[in-house]
Amino acid sequence: MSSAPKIHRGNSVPISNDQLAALIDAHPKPSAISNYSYGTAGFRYEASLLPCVFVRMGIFAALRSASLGGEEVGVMITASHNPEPDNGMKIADSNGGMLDAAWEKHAVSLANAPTPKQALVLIDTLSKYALGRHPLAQGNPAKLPKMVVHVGRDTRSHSPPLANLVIRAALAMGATVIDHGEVSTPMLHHFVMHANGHLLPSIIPQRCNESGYYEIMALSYAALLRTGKLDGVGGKRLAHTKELVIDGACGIGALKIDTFRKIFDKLNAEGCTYGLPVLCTMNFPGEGPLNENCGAEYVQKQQLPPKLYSPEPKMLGLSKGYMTSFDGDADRVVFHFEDTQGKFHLLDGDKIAVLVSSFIQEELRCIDPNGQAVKCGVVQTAYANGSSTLYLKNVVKTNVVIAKTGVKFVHAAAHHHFDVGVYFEANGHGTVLFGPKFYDFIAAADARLRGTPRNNRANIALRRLRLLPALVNQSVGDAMSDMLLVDAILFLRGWDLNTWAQLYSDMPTRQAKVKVADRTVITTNDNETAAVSPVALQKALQSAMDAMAVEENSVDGPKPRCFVRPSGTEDAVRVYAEANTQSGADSLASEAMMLIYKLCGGVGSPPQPFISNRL
Ligand code: G16
Repeated sequence: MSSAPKIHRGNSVPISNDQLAALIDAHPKPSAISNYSYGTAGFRYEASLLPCVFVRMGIFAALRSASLGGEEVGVMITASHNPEPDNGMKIADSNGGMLDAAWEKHAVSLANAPTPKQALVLIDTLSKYALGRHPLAQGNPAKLPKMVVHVGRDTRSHSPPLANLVIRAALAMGATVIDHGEVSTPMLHHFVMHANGHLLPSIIPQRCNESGYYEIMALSYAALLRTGKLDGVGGKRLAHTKELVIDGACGIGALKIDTFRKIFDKLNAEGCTYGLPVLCTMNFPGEGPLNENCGAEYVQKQQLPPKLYSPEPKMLGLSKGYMTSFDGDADRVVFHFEDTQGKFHLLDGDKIAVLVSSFIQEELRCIDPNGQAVKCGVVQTAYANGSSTLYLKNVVKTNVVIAKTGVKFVHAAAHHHFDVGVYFEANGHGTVLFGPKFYDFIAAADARLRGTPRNNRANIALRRLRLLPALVNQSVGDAMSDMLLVDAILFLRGWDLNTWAQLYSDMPTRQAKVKVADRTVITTNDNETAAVSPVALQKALQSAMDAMAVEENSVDGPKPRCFVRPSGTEDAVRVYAEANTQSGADSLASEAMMLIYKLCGGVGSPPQPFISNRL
């Protein structure tokens, strides 16, 4: 089902400075790059531009591990939702989350050091810092503390050679490298989080390898489904939710979710559980181009169903009533379905945030009716549909915080503000974080409810809540774990996607991209709802929004909204528009695109306006 990682032991004597300089020199900075930048989720460029960064980041990852006294860190080779020719890396810190913001700066300095000699100066500074933090190693200045780097890669054709560069460089530093081969991004983050067991809450069983990853998730999911037997409300799998069709974006997620399918088949055969859906995976690697006209990014941004590249027989007899799309490295998921009239409906990250946060709050209230013991909340970004934010505040009655785009920001905000922090970006990237107060609450409830009847509602809630920290991947968004969590909640509530979709209606939106010569000319405020420069841009956008509010007569209701921001993963400026009508959203987006083109150095021919109701 899963292969064991390869463990490589690094040089016991670190290589000399001359050898290190030669290794760096062998992979020079391409002339096409003036400065590498660390984007929304790490370095991301066309693959041929990356060897220089990958060698240096192999060294960097070893130093990061050393600076943490030998705690294990990770490097994932992937460009996630980007097209096949791109690649990149995401660096996992020892807690399994994204690289610490302060160290991002060191990574950028090392990636951009103009000569090997200057790179060596930075390496020396970081080594001294690591030694200074861990004085035990100071007796032998040539020897850094223990260093362990986990490496994983997606299915792109250039990922293996790029992974090898990271591995060679980390080994040269004397690090131990654990090479996991092809894995999803959240799996790599999971391995790192579980490898540093002392950072893991005791309620979560420590499982550092691939089979452990599947086991922990599959067993907690099945156990969560089993609680449906107890409360007499849910535990129903409606006809439409019996088969779950997964669009794997022609990437790693398709391969990995297929392992779950086999585990489910085995569980079903053993008769040890019930209610598991039949998983049907489509869009395997090689069946179509990665992320092209399929996958979460395409489905969510275009609001269109994915193209299914898998051979037709696989789809025969399957309904499109219950579908998900992953992205290229399986850290995002969105749900969608075709109704009986053949109309496409999208359930994005906002809908997931609503479903998950309302479920958790409901279960918590069964134990703590006043809802005082644990502070719950949701973190969204500017991309959150206005209707979802209103629903969360007014119906779910939860706290909402808006953070900057990127899992590193929303994750930090959830951690900072809440004891149970649900974060989901509209694009389907998200998870739930459980803080120490939540674990204390569970322990106290456990003691209080011991000996009470099993089917007492508070007891059922306790069982459910206790399973969640192991089912969700708390290191980062995880398409597989999020998919199982959503499925379990729908099952426990006896819902299908239509019931879930009808909780609220999304405001019509339109998203687009514009190419400019230098996207850094656009800067934004902290949560990216307004452009700070160029000044004329925000003024013009505001006038467009005001005019649309008058046109739609939305003075008292939800107001049209539009913002623009430079992408942190692609060479483009992103546009988001939301209004009370689709034509309003299309017209706002079209105007914003033209403003960017004119005021921010658009390249190529002027953007084409959206024609309303084209879908
Ligand atoms: C990455 C981040 C996401 C973020 C997205 C935005 O996604 O992990 O948290 O929402 O970038 O990208 P941009 O800055 O281009 O709008 P992924 O899935 O590509 O790693």
